[in-house]
Amino acid sequence: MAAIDVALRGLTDRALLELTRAGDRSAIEAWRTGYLGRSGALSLHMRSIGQLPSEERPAAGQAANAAKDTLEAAFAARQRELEEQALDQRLESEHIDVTLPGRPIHTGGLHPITHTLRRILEIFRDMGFQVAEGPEVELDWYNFQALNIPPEHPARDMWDTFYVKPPSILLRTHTSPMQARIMERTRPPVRVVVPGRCYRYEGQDASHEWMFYQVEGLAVDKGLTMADLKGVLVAFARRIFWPEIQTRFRCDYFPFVEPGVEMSVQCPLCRGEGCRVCKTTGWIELLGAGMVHPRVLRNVGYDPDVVNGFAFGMGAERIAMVKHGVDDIRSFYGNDLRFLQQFT
Ligand code: 2U9
Repeated sequence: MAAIDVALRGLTDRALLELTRAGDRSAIEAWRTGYLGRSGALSLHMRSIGQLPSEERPAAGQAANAAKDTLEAAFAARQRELEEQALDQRLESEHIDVTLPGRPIHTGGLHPITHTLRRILEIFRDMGFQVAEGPEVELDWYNFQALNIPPEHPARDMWDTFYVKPPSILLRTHTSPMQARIMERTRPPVRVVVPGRCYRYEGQDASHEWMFYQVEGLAVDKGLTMADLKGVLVAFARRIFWPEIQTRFRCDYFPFVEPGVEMSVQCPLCRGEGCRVCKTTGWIELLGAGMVHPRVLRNVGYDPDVVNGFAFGMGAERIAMVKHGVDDIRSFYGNDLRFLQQFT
């Protein structure tokens, strides 16, 4: 083998070895300049071919050109390899573990009772009832007397009362006083629901709170009957629970209606099978209702021989408890976020 070929072989082998060791962009760039640049080793080699005898120059030139092609191809391949390595490293360092649990974003939500009230009102609005609100500090007249509960009447024991200024100013014990306030200022027909806070001077336990929300309903027109009352309340139960829910009406006593009833529904938690919540009866008492007492109609200037009406009332907490299986009314107002956040 001629000396020039040996030199070219040595140069090529050295160059290829060094290229495998060049580990980043600046190293391979230095390599390129050192071998393929204008003053690089291969260029110097090519220039030295001019010194050879003329018959040896073509073969030496061809060999040098082939070596140049080899080195250029090796450079391009190494460059690609390093770019791929760099990309892999970047992807690895920027890797996002999508299996990590997300950080919770705490958003606000409606209180379960607000939610329940809105749903109740929506259902009655769809049936043509208007929504009215009234004062929480009320006169004894509207809270009791106009509703056929005179002073000293034993039925007053049904409502333990907070007095603001005894005996005439109190915290309303129900939103029923709005029955009288509305009828006084409205000519029949009346269809209205009244949501609002009510207060009772009584001890608290799993089913009693000193403050609760009641939705009172009142309809007054000519020729209303118990069938109208039942139709409205059954439609309500079917929408707030589910369409096939069973309902049951039984006699009850409220001084401002005659007759008075309570409506129970098939227990939504066990679907009537019997459970802890319905005390194995399969039924849950949901609300009170009845045909407006003629004396109440007379108290507000209506003629009970011409118009009559029905009224009903329900506690929003009770509806929410039955709907969500909450067994303690105090949970709603305990401000425990672990409880409240279940409803957002
Ligand atoms: C008619 C009109 C309205 C019956 C109602 C309550 C609410 C009631 C308590 C449950 C637990 C308060 O928080 S609590 O202690 N809620 O007693 N009673 S609505 O209202 C009527 C009934 C009949 C004609």
